[in-house]
Amino acid sequence: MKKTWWQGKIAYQIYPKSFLDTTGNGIGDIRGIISKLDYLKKLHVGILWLSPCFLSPLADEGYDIADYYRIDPRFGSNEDLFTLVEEGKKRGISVILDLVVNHCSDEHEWFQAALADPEGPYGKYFYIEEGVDGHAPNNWRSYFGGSVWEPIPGTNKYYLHLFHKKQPDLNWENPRLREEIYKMINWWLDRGIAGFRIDAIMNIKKVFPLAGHDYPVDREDGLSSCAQMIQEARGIGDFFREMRDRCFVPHDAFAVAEVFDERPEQASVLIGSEDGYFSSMFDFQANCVGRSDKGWYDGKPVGPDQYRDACYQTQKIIGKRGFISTIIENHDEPRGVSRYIPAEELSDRSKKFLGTMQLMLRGLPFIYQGQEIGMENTHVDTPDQISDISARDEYRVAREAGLSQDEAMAVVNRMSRDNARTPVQWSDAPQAGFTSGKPWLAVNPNYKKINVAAQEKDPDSVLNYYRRLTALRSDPVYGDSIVHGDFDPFMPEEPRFMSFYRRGDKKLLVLGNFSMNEKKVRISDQVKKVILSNVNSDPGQIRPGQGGEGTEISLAPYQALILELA
Ligand code: TEU
Repeated sequence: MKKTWWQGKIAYQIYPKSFLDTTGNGIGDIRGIISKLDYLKKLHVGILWLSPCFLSPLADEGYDIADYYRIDPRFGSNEDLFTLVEEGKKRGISVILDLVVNHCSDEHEWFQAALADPEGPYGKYFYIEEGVDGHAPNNWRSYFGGSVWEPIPGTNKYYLHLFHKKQPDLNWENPRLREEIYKMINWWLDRGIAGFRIDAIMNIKKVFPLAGHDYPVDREDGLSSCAQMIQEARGIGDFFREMRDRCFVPHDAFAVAEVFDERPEQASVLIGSEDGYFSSMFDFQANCVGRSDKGWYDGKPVGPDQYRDACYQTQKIIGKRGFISTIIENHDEPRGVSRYIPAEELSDRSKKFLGTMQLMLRGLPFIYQGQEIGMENTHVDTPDQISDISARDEYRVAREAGLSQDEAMAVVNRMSRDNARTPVQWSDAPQAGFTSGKPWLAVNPNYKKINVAAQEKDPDSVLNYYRRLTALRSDPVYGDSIVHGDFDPFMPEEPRFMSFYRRGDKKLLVLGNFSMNEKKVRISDQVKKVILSNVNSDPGQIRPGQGGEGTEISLAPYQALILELA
């Protein structure tokens, strides 16, 4: 496939609200990000994605945008952002923003104008429908619970919101709306932004007519998941193509899509190597394992083998037809180490193991803030301590399904979006060095043990291991094979074992013992070089010349090795 400027990079996601606060208001800011650019450079970051920091009432933490052209003063100013872009450039770091265009905030001037005159031009920027017999136009449930329809006071009309009621959906069928969006995208790209992460994008195409378009009721609330619309809708590619050709192609921008619920045949079209609509999309295969339509409470935990199988499945679907973006976590998901590694097996070594697996897969790795120091899920005791709107709704759903408060809280603690949103743990100073004030979300109490400052000093820390790992993608000898090489599983059926070849100019084997027991494996090729291992001491020392002719290699618990084979 065609080589691009972004394929060999390490990407890093920042959730600005929780990154670093320089003003003492308890909310992270862009100045904080600027002050950590050298830290990111040391992690070999080449692409920085900022979750939204535009003007917003923060009903959904910024995914409800009231002005697409302005940074929210709580995060800083447009000037700060341009400084970040400039300072990033000096360090080889490109900044990408979050493109939230399925919906805007109800406080956006477009929506205010639509409410004032639903029949006027701005009414057509949204989906506004008459009620049917005094009821909402259809029976869809929003992603955050309750109907997707909100009545407009003083009328028989309703507006559509697939997410929160403060996030009215934008009407992509309206060419004027699309023009506004493209103008905005190009405005940022013209100012040095290198691209976008595109939010909830599969939702922009609806099914028509909306009114009366019911799906079979699937929960006690008498509603039905709106996500079914994604399976049914046709023609979304026309919007994607137009956006790509009008905005991304002319700027050679990087566009990574947040895609959920696509039909299997869509994946390689979305990111096809020559004419895909996007540069890349996230691999959510592992995040979706064990999901239930009934809600989080009915979901099943993901084990090591399921994690591995999910990764392999994606690699098989995408192959070399496109370039997937890999994650173990993000701002919507629990921490990867808390999710894919059984709690009693969690250690620095197993955290390094998981990082090795993610970073050695074919694709563009996104590291989520704090992942590089092994940040873990947090814990809250009572429902009033839940901040995330989604977790609050899931708590209610779990209670309505008959779970006790303790049981429902266990569900929340396992899945809540707050898990990954706690402030970054910079040091063991008060509030983990995140703020001099009161953090908007409580710091994870384990910050005394897990923090950047302590790990800086320890050559064997998770952080310093990640630095060695991230260096490999730009390594003059091995980088090209890691970025572009073929992916082939090795012993894919072996339980609690995750190993694969990466073959380019060099023949690499990533060996991983995903268990607490020692594991012996036979490899038919001789080891030419041990490129990286997360175990430094004997046993677990694999040496060049081992392997071949049926000899055995012994892997220590949770050992991960990157080998060059002869
Ligand atoms: O998330 C979208 C969304 O991810 C999920 O709700 C998804 O549609 C669902 O799980 C499919 O099964 C993005 C952002 O990442 C999130 O933080 C926002 O809350 C949301 O969009 C709304 O903007």
